[in-house]
Amino acid sequence: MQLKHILARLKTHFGVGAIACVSMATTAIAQPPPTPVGPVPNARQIEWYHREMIAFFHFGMNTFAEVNEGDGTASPHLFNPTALNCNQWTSVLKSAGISTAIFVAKHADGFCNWPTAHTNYSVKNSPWKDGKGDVVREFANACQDSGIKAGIYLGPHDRHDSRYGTPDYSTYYASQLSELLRNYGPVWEIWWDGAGADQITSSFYDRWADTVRTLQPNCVVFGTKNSYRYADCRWMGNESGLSGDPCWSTINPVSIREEESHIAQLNHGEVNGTAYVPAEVDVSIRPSWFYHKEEDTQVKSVADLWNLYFNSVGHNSVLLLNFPPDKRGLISAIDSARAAGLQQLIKATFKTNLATGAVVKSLHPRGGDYKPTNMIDDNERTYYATNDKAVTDTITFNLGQKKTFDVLMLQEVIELGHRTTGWSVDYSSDGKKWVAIPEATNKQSIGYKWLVKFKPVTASSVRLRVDSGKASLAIHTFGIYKQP
Ligand code: OTN
Repeated sequence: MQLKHILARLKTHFGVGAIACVSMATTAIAQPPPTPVGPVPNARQIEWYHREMIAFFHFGMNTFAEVNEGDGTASPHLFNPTALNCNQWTSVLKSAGISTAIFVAKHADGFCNWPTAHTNYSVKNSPWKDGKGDVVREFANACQDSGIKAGIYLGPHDRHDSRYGTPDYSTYYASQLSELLRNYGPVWEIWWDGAGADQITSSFYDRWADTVRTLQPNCVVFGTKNSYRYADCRWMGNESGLSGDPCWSTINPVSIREEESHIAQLNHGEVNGTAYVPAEVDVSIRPSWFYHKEEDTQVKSVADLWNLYFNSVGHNSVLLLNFPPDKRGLISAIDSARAAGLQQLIKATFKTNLATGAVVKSLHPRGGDYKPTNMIDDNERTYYATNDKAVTDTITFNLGQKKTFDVLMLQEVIELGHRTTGWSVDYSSDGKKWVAIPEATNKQSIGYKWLVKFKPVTASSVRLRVDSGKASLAIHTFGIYKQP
């Protein structure tokens, strides 16, 4: 979704919409919008959700040392990509329909992919381009040229630098952060990996977050452990791509800080959590985060990626999918073909909402602009809402003819908070006898997007039953689709 549409939605939900309602007060149909309930997303989080998928690029000394967790002693002489081309990376993303990417500038081995002024352990002491190269620059330029938003992973953990964990390390890291945030254009997300970072205290992050907010106010923060206070998005609790069911965007901050004893909370969120910090699902297209030739036969298939998509984007989360460039500095043709295959499947499946044109009836309509048909109108700005007294509803879609479908999509109006807490979907061939879709029965969260796939069913009516909620419903989309 374009920024102008996001801003339009923000205005609709947070104020200018209300102004419009006031100006419509002379007409009988004017209704104020529902009041937000619980924690709600900030503007960065709303934009982040609409990106849906982000690419991760793990590349660096580990690629050449053929390890995943270098100990920080590998010689810079090893680093020498033969054909590095970040434009190839972004063209892979274009065919994969991915508009955002995060590059690992420094992993825990401490080797820096840019010629930082603050350590000698970097590309400037490698043979690549006679020490004149800068992978971060090439990544940032390629993103800018192709309209892709660029993010940076700057590993808090560092096995190379002897200052790690001391106040001097805080200064070292802050200096590197400043370099990256000042000199490479807009940085869309910063990734604070919690791996090995237990010695990084809250006071380190207070300082580093200040640097981020000062230099790149719109930068999304992936926060873990002691950076929990600054997290716009959270770790989802595993690296397998499986977000929980339910998966709430809300969570208690302590669950992020004390992650080891709160994996279930990270995975599912917490329905009454006091902070809005949705899950970002980091998973690699290969078994490892870094490229290893022997894993060429283990790249996830399109079917695997399709399942991942349903378990991440379809579980109210954002998918962060890792593509590790090889020793040439290129993404392998296998990975690229699989990612393009996923995009083709997404496009083909969601091209036509089979509920479009249905006659839609609900028990507790709010009236005014919040019509039941808004759920199937393909308009980013409209949604269905119930009256303020109704936290449950039954919404029936009469399809007019028999249709076969095997995918369901629901979307809430995230700007208004998590409202629905219990829902099911049934179908009927005569509008009288209803059959449950087991995969869509007794569900809890919706949020930005909830997807379910199931064995194809053929029906002339389908209905959404919301049987519990925190406040009046605000449903943006009800979609049914057929996989090709
Ligand atoms: O060994 N690990 O450090 C590890 C193994 C499997 C899954 C996760 C981790 S560390 C974990 O990584 C996350 C990102 O995938 C987050 O950064 C967490 O904060 C971190 O503890």
